[in-house]
Amino acid sequence: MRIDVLTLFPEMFAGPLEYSIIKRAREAGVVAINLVNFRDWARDKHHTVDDSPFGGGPGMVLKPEPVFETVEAVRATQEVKGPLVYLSPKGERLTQALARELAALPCLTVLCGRYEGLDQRVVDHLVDREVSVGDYVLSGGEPAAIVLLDAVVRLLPGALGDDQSTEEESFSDGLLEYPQYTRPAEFRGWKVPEVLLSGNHEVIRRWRSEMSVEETRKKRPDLLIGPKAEATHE
Ligand code: 9D3
Repeated sequence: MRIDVLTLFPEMFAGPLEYSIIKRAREAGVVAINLVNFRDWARDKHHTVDDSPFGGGPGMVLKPEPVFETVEAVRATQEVKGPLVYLSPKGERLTQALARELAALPCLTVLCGRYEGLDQRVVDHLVDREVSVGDYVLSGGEPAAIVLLDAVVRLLPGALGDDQSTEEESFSDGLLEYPQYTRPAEFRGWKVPEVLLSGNHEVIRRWRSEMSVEETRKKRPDLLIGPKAEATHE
């Protein structure tokens, strides 16, 4: 999969892309992530990317020209077509279902906003999909893009140990995880549940399944019932 990320702050991605699953996926050639600073595509002497809003008001708005020019230049280098995803507080919520959908594509372009946002003509005539990571205020699209990249890249075939991913999906999809324990069997007087020491794998499997449902019922009952459950998990 190829992912181009358009941002004014490519340096913000350095750390997150150099660790763990994303690092290994890139090294294995499972994904190619290309960071593009759209300031580099501003044609004027001062590489201007923003301006004050027509009609007045606070803050700055990203100008359409550098964004269009960057997207057009990036598209010219992509051998396969893919959607332009704009990270925006007005977007549809990022869910596991959306992450799966995006992970199935051969190519993805991700646009990060800053300031008060983008000129609406970019949204209307260039963006295919607006995505938000939740109802809280971030200072820009970059942290949201890092979340999206992580959720998508770990789903790519070959990004994870295969056994781990498939087992996880079939057993607990849509539920919270059961509690995990490791040695010592007793720590400061707190004992590990007896069943886990029993060696009876069928009994352990059943206990974990029950704990999963119980944990979900207590902490996230919305995952078990309601119209959203289906949308989020499939
Ligand atoms: C305080 C500014 N707000 C004025 C009404 C609007 C606003 C503009 C830009 C709020 C946040 C941002 C920057 N956020 C993102 O670019 C963003 C985001 C988010 O803030 N929350 C959840 N998901 C996302 S995706 C991109």
